[in-house]
Amino acid sequence: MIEKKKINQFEDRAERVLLVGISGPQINRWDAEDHLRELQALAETAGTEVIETVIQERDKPDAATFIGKGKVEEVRLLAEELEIDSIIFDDELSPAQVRNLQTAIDTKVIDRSALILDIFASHAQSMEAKTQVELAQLNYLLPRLTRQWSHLSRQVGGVFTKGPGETQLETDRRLVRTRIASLKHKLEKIDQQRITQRQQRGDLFRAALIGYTNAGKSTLMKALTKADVLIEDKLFATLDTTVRRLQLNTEQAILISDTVGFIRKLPHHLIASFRTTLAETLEADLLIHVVDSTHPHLAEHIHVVSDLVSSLSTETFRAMLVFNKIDMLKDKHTVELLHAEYPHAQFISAQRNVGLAQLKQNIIEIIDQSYRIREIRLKFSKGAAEHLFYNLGQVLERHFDEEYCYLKIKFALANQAKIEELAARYA
Ligand SMILES: Nc1nc2c(ncn2[C@@H]2O[C@H](COP(=O)(O)OP(=O)(O)OP(=O)(O)O)[C@@H](O)[C@H]2O)c(=O)[nH]1
Ligand SMILES: [Mg+2]
Repeated sequence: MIEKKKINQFEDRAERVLLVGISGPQINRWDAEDHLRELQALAETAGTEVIETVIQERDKPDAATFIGKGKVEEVRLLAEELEIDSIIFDDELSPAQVRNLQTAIDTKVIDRSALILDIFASHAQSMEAKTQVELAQLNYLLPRLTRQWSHLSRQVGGVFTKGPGETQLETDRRLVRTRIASLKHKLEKIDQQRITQRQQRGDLFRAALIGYTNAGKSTLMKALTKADVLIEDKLFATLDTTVRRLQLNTEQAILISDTVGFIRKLPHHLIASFRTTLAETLEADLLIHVVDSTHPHLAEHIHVVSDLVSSLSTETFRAMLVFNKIDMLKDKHTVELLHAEYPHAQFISAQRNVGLAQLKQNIIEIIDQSYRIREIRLKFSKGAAEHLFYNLGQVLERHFDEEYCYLKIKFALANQAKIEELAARYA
């Protein structure tokens, strides 16, 4: 086994992997196959070569080995025959499951979470993304450090198994915990800087592009704002948030952001690390949910994104559903079907610049619906109330006479009730 690995390191070839998933009462065969296709895209994004895929029908995963005993043996033989370097499972495995499988199959076993973490680690560019990813990786690693220990103890030999191994494990754990604390501290500082940056951005209307990974968010960002963002037919090309100004017409400009995409079973450690970034994205006035209209499982993609959005924030959102890549839809019937199912959705091709003028027009309409402009008259004798309005909207004009202060204020609809109440009290 060790020999085989050494040879592979010297051979300049991609890591050969085998993918494993299960289907059963929860996931039918068709869905399970699609999930493995997605896992294949993830594995290829990580630079590996997918040699074979295996699906087992099961009612529920095996507690010890995830797949059944017989299947473990089948996978072992297959791995040997096909010279597989790693086996990737489509679900998150417990540390014990990984250990048991590795022992039984004698080949490196990784799970979906580890694979996604690996992709994030290699795509992270900014200091912030790097910190977020490392934090998630270490949190994932911490309960799995025992694995290293069992390896170590096996090498040391049966006699002193606990002695040196355990000490090393404790040291490793302490190191990891210290590093986690320092990364958290670093992220808090970065968050602080971002709050300052956001305050400097003023109060333009903010829209955020969100969606499943590879839906075309960055392509749309580039088409709308000419921003030089990375566009790739890979999963998780974007990890850092980019914010640009978008001039909708001669009068109106907004800020639009492009950010990390979502995926089914996104490791919870990653969600935790990216929580602040994502929460900030979701504070936008409008969410533009970009969907790959050519994907056979687009309905599931829409659900995954909506579920993640509602798990990250309790606010109710104003969202626009945008079906992208319609240039690839050969059959006109598909657009009609989608239209019938999602009557409020818009259809675009970010790449071919189709439907973007209409998209901008629809954003303008939403802005017009979300803000009100109103003139207010405040009587001086009723007390100094002017400052109360500054927190509730943008004061566009202001003048006085002996008795009154006059404000022209633009405010979000959400603040209307408060504004009316104050205006009545100080009129
Ligand atoms: N045919 C076609 N391809 C598109 C369109 N929009 C995007 N793509 C392609 O889809 C792939 C993914 O595009 P990106 O813009 O990187 O997608 P993303 O949503 O930003 O993806 P991540 O950042 O990885 O989550 C690229 O290969 C794009 O060229 C479109 O309108 N038509
Ligand atoms: Mg992107």
